[in-house]
Amino acid sequence: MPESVLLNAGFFAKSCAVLVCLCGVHLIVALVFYLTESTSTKFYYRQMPSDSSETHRRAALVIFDNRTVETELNKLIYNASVIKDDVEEPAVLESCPETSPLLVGPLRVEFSEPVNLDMLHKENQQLMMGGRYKPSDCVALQKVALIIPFRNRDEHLKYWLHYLHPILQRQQLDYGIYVIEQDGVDTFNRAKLLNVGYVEALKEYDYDCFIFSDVDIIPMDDRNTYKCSSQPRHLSVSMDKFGFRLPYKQYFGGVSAMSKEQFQKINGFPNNYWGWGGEDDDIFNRLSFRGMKISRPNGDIGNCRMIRHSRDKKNEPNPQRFNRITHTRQTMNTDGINSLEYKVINIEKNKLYTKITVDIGKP
Ligand code: UDH
Ligand code: NGS
Repeated sequence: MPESVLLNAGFFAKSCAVLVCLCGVHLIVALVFYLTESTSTKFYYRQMPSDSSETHRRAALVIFDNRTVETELNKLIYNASVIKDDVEEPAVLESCPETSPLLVGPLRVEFSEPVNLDMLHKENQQLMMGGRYKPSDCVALQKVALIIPFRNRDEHLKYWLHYLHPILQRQQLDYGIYVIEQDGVDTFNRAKLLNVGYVEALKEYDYDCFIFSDVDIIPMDDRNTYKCSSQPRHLSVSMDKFGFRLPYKQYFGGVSAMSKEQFQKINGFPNNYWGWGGEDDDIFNRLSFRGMKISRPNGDIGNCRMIRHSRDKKNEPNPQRFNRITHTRQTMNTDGINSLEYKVINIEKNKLYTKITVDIGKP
């Protein structure tokens, strides 16, 4: 065989060997790269919070593009710790304490200067839409819906919001304000509006406590907590207009608190007290017929002021009220939340409150 042919064969064999080696190296590189990328992707997914967006996932993949495997392997180990440190673990909040450390005690409450609406909005920028709030540094002990029966009392509502928002926040409550406005000009019905407030508030959030408050009553001490207890609670116990005393032992008007369970036990409030008076006595009867006792704050803590006003039109004393309160035991099973009928006319949400305008019919 000629020498040149032999030389060519040797060269060819060497070239083949080199080629095979190169293929092997290429294969190994490809394999390592593949393994590296899939591990890193999986790892990153595990580290991402559950609500990570697609953008975040793509960003995670892009990190490993166009780099040598060796460098990437080193970086993978480094990045793993960086990613881990970067991911914000959701802070686990503790429950708020039974007694809020933010309370200040007795408050100065007066109604000489009208409340400026712009100021009111500026003071309350921390609120969520619809007059909702929850503490940022602890989990509130109760989710409280405040229900206000309402018609034509805008000036009173401004005072109420001005005083109550800061108090409720110092009390560390997770709360929402619901102003339930009676539509039209027919006779007012406080208790039916309160029933509507209960139903509508529950459609929005899983409230466990309901405060039913007249728009014109302001507590004079923030230790009078707007919260529910094991028994229905009466909060407006010593009003200025009654000489800071309870007018009578069974009095349950003004401001009261009931848990969802307590409210359901009495089938809510009566729907057929049109005009002023008696509905609060009916509610008291319902509670006592279901074996509940009223709890009240002690001493000066229960002091509150009422904004003086004249009698509203279409809220004259109801002549049927005395007769009605003698029949609570019979009527409470069929007249209440189980027979409530109304039509929502409008829902207005602003920073300070949710106002629900309703048609509740007429007597
Ligand atoms: N309410 C309205 N608009 C009305 C009637 C009542 O918003 O037209 C609401 C409001 O939240 C009020 C609550 O229902 O705080 C209770 O009604 P009320 O204020 O009429 O009851 P109150 O016992 O007054 O406070 C009765 C009339 C007092 C007349 C005193 C005259 N000196
Ligand atoms: C009672 C009324 C209640 C009322 C309370 C206080 O007489 O509805 O006075 O009224 N009961 C009846 O009329 C049967 S107040 O002085 O706040 O206007 O809440």
